[in-house]
Amino acid sequence: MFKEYSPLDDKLFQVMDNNGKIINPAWMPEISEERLQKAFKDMLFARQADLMAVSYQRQGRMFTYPPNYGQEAISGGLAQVMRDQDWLVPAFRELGAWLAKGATLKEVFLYFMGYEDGTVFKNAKNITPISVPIASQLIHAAGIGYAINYKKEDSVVYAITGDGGTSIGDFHEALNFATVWNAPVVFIVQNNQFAISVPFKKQTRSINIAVKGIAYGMSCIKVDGNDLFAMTRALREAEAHAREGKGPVLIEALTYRRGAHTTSDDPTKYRTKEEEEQWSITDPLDRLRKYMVAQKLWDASQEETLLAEYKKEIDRQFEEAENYPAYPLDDVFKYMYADITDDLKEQKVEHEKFLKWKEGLK
Ligand SMILES: Cc1ncc(C[n+]2csc(CCOP(=O)(O)OP(=O)(O)O)c2C)c(N)n1
Ligand SMILES: [Mg+2]
Repeated sequence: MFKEYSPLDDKLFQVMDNNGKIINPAWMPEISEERLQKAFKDMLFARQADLMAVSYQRQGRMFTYPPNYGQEAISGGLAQVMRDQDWLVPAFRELGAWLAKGATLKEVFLYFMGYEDGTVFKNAKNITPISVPIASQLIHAAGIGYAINYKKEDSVVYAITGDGGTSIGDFHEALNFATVWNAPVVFIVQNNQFAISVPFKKQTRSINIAVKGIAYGMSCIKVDGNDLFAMTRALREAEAHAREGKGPVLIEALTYRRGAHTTSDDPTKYRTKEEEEQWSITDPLDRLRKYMVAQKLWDASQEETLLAEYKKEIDRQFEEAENYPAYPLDDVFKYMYADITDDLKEQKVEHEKFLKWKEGLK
């Protein structure tokens, strides 16, 4: 696969077109009907939770949130390959992947409400905390991969970063180290076309991101990240490659961040409606729905009832997070300096005011 779809030729690995038609049957992954229905439902749930997370934040009930809207097929593919013993090393825009690894929505909400507990992911095995310092987690992924070889374990590491992350030194160090040591790491770059307001064309002069792997001597491929089948197949091939001791793989997953960077960003300042509309035809859920309806695997009329159930469940988990015991405010301010600085003092006063206001809402 990695030879057939060489990033040097800027080839894009796709299985399904925008109308849900299989255009590359030779590479169609085997997924049982049941699993496919679950994958679709999980993607639907993640999208609904994502939309609601933005609205909770807008109501002042959560500090911030980085939307995943439009990127669901990447996590959807990961859900097909990740086993308990495999590692997930995420950045911060990974709702579907966190859930697939066993994290709860309540934990994710807690994290974005400012609780450290939210990133412990108690029931998820082999997952590292949410990583906001861009690309720093990739170094950890390379190290975990090294340790897997050293301990002769049967695990694979799935490490995620964004297109912006590829301009950071850590990305290159991690790729080089993992290749030199034959570490079983699958690096996934969610190329969602933006790093906050920086468009992809200003991120690199390389013809694509996948091609960067060639310099390190690793296998690499550019995949349609909005195509669940292409993502699943590419990840399976990458997993087999890594587990057979052939070294790490770099997957560039081409996608589009349909939402804002975070809830404190306004994308209308740096991109056009036309561009958004153009990408909307590649939407991962719409494409999968078209395929499934055509195959009689999905009855779209049942979706409304399902969404109503999901909304209830999401609200329930959000309310549980909201009722979590408050953390001591000093935990936020106390540990950086021996004597708290003036600007931190001001921030503390502001935060106390905010908490009072929030209390008043109840
Ligand atoms: C080391 C570091 N530098 C800068 C930032 C501020 N920052 C937060 S998100 C972001 C852009 C990340 O873009 P990308 O890697 O494409 O991921 P995306 O947000 O698109 O998922 C930046 C620069 C940071 N968090 N860490
Ligand atoms: Mg990006």
